[in-house]
Order: sequence, then structure tokens, then C-alpha cells
Amino acid sequence: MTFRLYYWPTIPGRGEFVRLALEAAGADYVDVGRTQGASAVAEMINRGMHFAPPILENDYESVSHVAHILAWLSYPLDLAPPNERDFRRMEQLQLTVTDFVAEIHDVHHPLGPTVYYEDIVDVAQSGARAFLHDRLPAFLAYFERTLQENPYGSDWLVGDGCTTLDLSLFQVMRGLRYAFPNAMRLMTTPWLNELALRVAQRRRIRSYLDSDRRIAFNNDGIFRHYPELDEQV
Ligand SMILES: N[C@@H](CCC(=O)N[C@@H](CS)C(=O)NCC(=O)O)C(=O)O
Repeated sequence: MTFRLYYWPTIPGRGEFVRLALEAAGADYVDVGRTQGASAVAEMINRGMHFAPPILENDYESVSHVAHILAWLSYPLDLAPPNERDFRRMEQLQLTVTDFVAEIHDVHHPLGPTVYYEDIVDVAQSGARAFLHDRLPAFLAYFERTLQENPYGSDWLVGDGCTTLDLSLFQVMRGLRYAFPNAMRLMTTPWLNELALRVAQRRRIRSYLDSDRRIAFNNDGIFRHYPELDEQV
């Protein structure tokens, strides 16, 4: 069955977490924003069922919110842990990724998405200082510990195989290294680095990353590189 992904065509953004799962599984999908333009995404939102993209649809239903979409996809795409308890653990960790991503976004938009970064650089700089000093190390340490303490071994975050959660952490690590290269050099994340490598080396992910379907990070997305924020560490 073909999935249809609705997401803004020019940024990796939150759509990338969904794209990575579809790509890792070799799923059949149409990237509606990239094939039909942003207006097709706006039309989907204007229909009123979902507040914001990403939205994933098949012939029977449409679902929004990254964590919810990934929970939906993980079993059919064979990217879920084998039992219910570990599935709940995966969901819980994915919701922590949701919180982490929101905080990363808020570094450049501390007063919400409608106030331009250029108008509040000084506010953003003090927010960046707090984020880089406290929140970034706290989130990273949490995921490092999760990997280290996985009872099935430290290759993956939950269970003994790659899940949608591992793909998301790969994207977060890549995004953080793009946005905060200076700050990230000061973070010690050996387990997450290994995880990101392991994900990048998967056959389908490798060919996806080399393809033009993969959108490069840029300063319109969630992970933005502003040197004046990165140097607040
Ligand atoms: N909680 C949602 C957040 C969705 C979201 O904020 N989407 C952004 C793009 S990454 C958007 O276009 N938001 C429009 C809006 O909030 O009005 C998720 O995890 O998917």
C-alpha cells in the first residue's frame, strides 16, 4: 500500500523523522510536498483534520504528530521492538525526542514561531546559553544512559533491533552537529555517535542519504546554524 507524506518541501524539519522510517523499510510512499508543492500540504491542513504537518496518510486514515505516526508505522515497517512493554518504552522515549526537538526549535524561536529570529537575536542568545549549558547535556546524557543500560545490548535504544526511535536519534545527532558544531564538540556522546554510525551504514539509509530525496539542513528548518547562538556555550 502506498503512503502519502504531507510535509513542507524545502526543509527536512519534522517530516524527516517520518521519511527516515519509510526509507529504512523501503516502503512505497509519495512525498506530496515535494511532488505537488507546498500548496498541496496547505490544502491538506485547510481541510481541518490536522493542525500541523507532518501528516501521513494511507487509503484508510491520516495521522499527524511525529511520535504518533512512528508508533503507527513501526509494526508494519518492522521497526518496532518485539513486545508491548518495550513498545511502550520506545513510545515514551520518542515523546522525549518530541520534547527535545521542540526545545531545539525554540533556541532560534524563543518567543514562538511567528516572531522573526532577526528581531530577537539577544533574547535567543540568552536562551541558547541556557540550552547549551543545561538542557542539551541533560538530554544527551539521558539518551547515552538509555543506550548503555539497554538490557538487550547497546547497539539500539530499545530491544535488540533498529526501531523508528534509533532513526530519530540519528537525525537529532546529525541536526545538532549542523546547528551547534562548536557546542557539540564539547559534548561526550560515544554511544550516540556509534548509534548514528550504525544507522547511517544501513543499506537503504545509505542510499537514501546519497539520493536527492534527502533534503540538506538549512536555516529555515528546526536545526539552524547561527554562529552567534552556537558560541554561547
Ligand atoms: N507536535 C507536532 C508538531 C508539528 C509542527 O510543529 N509542525 C511544524 C513544521 S515542523 C509546522 O508546520 N507547524 C505549523 C504550526 O504550528 O502552525 C509533531 O511532533 O509533529
